Amino acid sequence: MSDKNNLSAIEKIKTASDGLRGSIPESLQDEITGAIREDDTAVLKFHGMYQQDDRDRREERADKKLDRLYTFMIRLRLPGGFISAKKWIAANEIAGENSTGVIKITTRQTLQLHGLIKSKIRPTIQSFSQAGLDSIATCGDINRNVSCTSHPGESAIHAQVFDYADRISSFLMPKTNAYYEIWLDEEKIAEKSDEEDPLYQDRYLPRKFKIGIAIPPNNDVDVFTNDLGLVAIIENDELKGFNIAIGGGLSTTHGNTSTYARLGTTIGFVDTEEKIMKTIYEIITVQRDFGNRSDRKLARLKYTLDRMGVDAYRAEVEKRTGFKLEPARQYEFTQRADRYGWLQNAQGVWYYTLFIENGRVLDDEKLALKTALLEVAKTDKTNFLFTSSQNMIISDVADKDKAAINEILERFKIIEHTEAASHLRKNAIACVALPTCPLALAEGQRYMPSLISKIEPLIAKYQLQNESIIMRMTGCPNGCARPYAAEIGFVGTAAGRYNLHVGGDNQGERLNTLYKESLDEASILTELDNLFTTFKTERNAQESFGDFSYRKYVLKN
Ligand code: SRM
Ligand code: SF4
Repeated sequence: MSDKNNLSAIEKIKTASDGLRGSIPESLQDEITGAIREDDTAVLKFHGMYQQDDRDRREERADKKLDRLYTFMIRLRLPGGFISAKKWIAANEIAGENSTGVIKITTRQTLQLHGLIKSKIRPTIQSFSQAGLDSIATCGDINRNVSCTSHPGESAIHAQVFDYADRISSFLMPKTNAYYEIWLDEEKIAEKSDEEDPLYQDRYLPRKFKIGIAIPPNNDVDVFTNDLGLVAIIENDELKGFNIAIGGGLSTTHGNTSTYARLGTTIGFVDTEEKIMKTIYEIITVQRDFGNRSDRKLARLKYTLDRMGVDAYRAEVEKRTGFKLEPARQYEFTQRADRYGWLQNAQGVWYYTLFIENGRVLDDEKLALKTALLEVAKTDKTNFLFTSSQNMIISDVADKDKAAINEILERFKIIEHTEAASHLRKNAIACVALPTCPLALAEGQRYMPSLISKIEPLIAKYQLQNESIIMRMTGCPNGCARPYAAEIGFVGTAAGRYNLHVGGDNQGERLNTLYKESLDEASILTELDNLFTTFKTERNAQESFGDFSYRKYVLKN
């Protein structure tokens, strides 16, 4: 627990925020600046928004003695990545009217819009609300968007597991009415006690909190990278309950050796819904009460867990729930990649998974993706699901409607685009990074596609095209594209330079290890050429690239 006299600045802002209101209304009215007051930037996150500025234009504006070009990014709450066709049409329209127009699918199965100017925030939220969408608690020190294995074909009871993502998300929402008052003009409720929040109280959590649900054999959500991971235990097509893993989290800080990436530790199994919800709740209250509130770098549950010890954390949770966790049950993960193309689920319903490079939905000279998806949505014969690898599933297509949807996908060359992309490209993810992310040290999604084009010839040279290598890039060590859980991870250190990590496994059950530091592009390509040569000549039968590099370079040291 933290020393009360040594609370971080954000702790004080949260406590003084009057239920996450801060002075946001005043900040919004201030026409002198495109920014909001500094303290409000922290409060605004709990409403699902970040203040940003165009980093490409910082220098030019500074030279002209102009303020930074402030804009806002908004992130929606879409548990399990589900969005109906009607809501997609609304999001498409709102993106065009109020943001850059690009819809960004994130690594946690939701969407972001960038480039909103201050005066557009309220109209944007109001339009989202009219469409039945909100951005509550998608950022900030609170439970975030709950992710869930996306492919409905994965299990006959996908819907039942998926429903948990929705219920957990609602169960862990903050009780404050601030969002409705500030953005949707609802009356301020007279009695403050009406919004008392026994879970979050007035300080919320020490840090962000993430929950992911995986349905074996697919670990597409990277379940062990979450603060709290639930692994569905399914026997004879029946959901028996969930194994519970805690303490996942990826962020590190260059040069700060007390920070580290960590995969979750499984602490047991729970069966009934009541027990599942109670366990989740108390795992969070232990983190709330014991997490570090002085040093935000060490505030995630993973650090609380390692400080307390796994047995002590579990014992504290069991004390609070009043029951013991059962021993974890058996399951197996065999894949993590999205399953592209048409697939049918147990009920005969069709799903098409399409490749969206780095989750960026837009029309460009090569592909009219945004228009195509709008046309698909307008048929009103589908829904959409986002995947944790920033792709999309056109879902819930009845057998009789499949031909019509397929025709649109063919006409707009979506099928051709998905089928033509290499395995390497389709498995790759990169974070947003520049120009909007204030924390980026290097490029992410703007650079990864061209780097892949230079790596693909190496893959071809060693005939590795059919390998399902998972490669990820981030512009800084925060790990938004989960690079430490990849077989090949690039982590930005400075403009044009990346740490190269290898040795993670293909299913997301082992982190990778730093292999070479701060490489430029030429060195990245040389290193990969060398790695692929040895992989080709020295690998064991069926050995994945991640397992090979772990055996060869990590275990050896
Ligand atoms: Fe992230 C901060 C983008 C998934 C770890 N992340 C940010 C911010 C908001 C920068 C900031 O704080 O101002 C980035 C906004 C960039 C932009 O312009 O849009 C950002 N993170 C993203 C997204 C959009 C990346 C993407 O390209 O898809 C992902 C949004 C997910 C969502 O829908 O909620 C995203 N971020 C992740 C993940 C991956 C995951 O959760 O599966 C991680 C690593 C896992 C973890 O949390 O440990 C991640 N983001 C961070 C961190 C480090 C947190 C920490 O423990 O220290 C930060 C920085 C922070 O919180 O201080 C961060
Ligand atoms: Fe920004 Fe770093 Fe996250 Fe990339 S990994 S989006 S650069 S915070």
